[in-house]
Amino acid sequence: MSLRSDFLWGFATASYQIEGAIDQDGRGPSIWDTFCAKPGKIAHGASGEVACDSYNRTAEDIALLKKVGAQAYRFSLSWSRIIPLGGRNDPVNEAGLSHYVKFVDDLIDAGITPMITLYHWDLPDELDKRYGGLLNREEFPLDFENYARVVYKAIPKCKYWITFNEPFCSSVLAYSFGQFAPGHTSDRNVSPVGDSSREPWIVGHNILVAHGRAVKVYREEFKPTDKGVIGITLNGDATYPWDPEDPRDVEAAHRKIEFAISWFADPVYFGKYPDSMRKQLGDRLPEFTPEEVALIKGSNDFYGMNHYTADYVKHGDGNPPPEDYEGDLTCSKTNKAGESIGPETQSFWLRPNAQGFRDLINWLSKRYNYPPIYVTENGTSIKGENDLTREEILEDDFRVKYFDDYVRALAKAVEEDGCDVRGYMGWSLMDNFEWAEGYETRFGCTYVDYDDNQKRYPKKSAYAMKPLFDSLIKKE
Ligand code: GBH
Repeated sequence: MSLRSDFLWGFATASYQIEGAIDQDGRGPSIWDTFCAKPGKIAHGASGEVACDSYNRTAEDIALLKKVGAQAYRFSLSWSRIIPLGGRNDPVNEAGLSHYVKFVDDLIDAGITPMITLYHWDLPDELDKRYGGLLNREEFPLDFENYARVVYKAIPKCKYWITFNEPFCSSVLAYSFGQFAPGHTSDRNVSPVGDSSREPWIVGHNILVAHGRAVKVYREEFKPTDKGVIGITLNGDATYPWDPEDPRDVEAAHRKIEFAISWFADPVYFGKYPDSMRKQLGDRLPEFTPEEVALIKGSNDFYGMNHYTADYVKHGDGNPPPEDYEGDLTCSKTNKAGESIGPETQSFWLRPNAQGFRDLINWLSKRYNYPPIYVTENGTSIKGENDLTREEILEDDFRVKYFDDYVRALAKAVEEDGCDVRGYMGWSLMDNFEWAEGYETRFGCTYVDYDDNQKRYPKKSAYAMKPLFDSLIKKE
């Protein structure tokens, strides 16, 4: 028994990935609706139009959580259901807001602790059209602050708040690779939109400011009475040098984490960007004003950690092109000795390596002075799953082993290394819309039959989580 008696475990999802019901109850379009409608962006032309239809199946989803014994549920809100046009002078849609108020009431009645993400990538489309969305340093943080206030006020029962999910993805995947909405990229092969040599860092900066504003509002206006905690969720892989004998690879492995995680975590904990980023990016990386530093420094009550995999990292030649987002390095899944970092999955970027989880929890804890950590996502896809029958998919021993290995690695980081991990949300409660990959890749602990009325079938892994945590969490 190594985890605190109040350790919180459960499953995670995100609004656009599960809700469907895109035109219901006055919801406005988000940038993902618009992006999915563009030809060639999403595998098989899929979209979140129906997804798991969770907007209409809240009771079913809560019953599912209960059935598998989850203590907590992390989900995100669709901003454009609550404020369809998104802005601070635009009307609030009471139907959309009360849907979430009721959902939280129902979760709590079922004994499940809600954890709300305010922003998991589905920006109201109008804000992108009106002023360039996340690129706008003046407007975007103010509109986000307003949205956050509307939500805090309506949902005082929620005690766990996450401002942004994975700002790295909203910056790099959306403004450099063009893989995510709104699809900016300087890549000549896909007809360039925007300037990828600058936009990812502008977007990252604006998200940090918006996060800071939303935290300030929570702490000043709501936290004294509601007593919740708030933080930002960051993604990042564990890294190891491609050639451990080469100090340049050792340095690059460290720098890769700085470009993924410290880009956001250093401002939140130290009030500045990492030196490695300033050195490479120069004035392409925005400067914080003193007011912005005051907002952002110290703005995490906890560190939200999304984690899936590990990489080997090899240094480059020292001349990264201007749109290079992570410094001058390359990542691979095998090292110089030809060893693989882990078994293949359905996702090219994901290979399980549980030691990496423990090592990265330690890396974060040392650098940021042992903050409370909530693991807000962790999970895996499975190679070749789409060739299997439903009955075969339900026997997801690969995922059961993944969770077992990763959760035990987490427990070691707590018990043996002294890290302060307080929660764990498996990704995902159910199969869902996997962004650019559409419905091809399944991350769920529950199978969703998209051909038969989105019927849910819990997989073996959904049932494996409770006994695992029961064996690790101290009894009161
Ligand atoms: C999470 O991100 C998301 O929060 C969640 O919505 C999603 O469903 C889940 O992952 C599963 O994918 O193009 O080489 O840079 C996970 C972190 C970071 C993984 C970016 C994919 C892209 C690989 N993601 N990464 S690459």
